[in-house]
Amino acid sequence: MTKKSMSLASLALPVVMAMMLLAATSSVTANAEPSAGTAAVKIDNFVFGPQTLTVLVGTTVVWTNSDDIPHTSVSTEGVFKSKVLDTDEKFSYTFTKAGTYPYYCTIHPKMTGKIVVQ
Ligand SMILES: [Cu+2]
Repeated sequence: MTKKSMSLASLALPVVMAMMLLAATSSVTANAEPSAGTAAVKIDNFVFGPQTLTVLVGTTVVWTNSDDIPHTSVSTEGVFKSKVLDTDEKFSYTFTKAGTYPYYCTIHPKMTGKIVVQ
């Protein structure tokens, strides 16, 4: 590494860190409105995890496909329906009513899960 590129790198790092800090601060401000928050379901190895997820009314559940093949998350009762999720794609749905919401993967119908909203 030359002397010049080293000094450029040492200048760039604090700038990048400052930008990341700024981005983090502004996203906190944007999410300031009250909510029951978010909960995560991870799809991996043909399994929804956790299989049964219990959340409060108003919670947004985010499904993330961490598998290397496509999956869907579709409510058995037609309440919500994701598109086909490729690897690392997400689907989210906000539950506004208490109840039990079974769902499955339409590509692999033996993959099932349940959201319990209290
Ligand atoms: Cu699937």
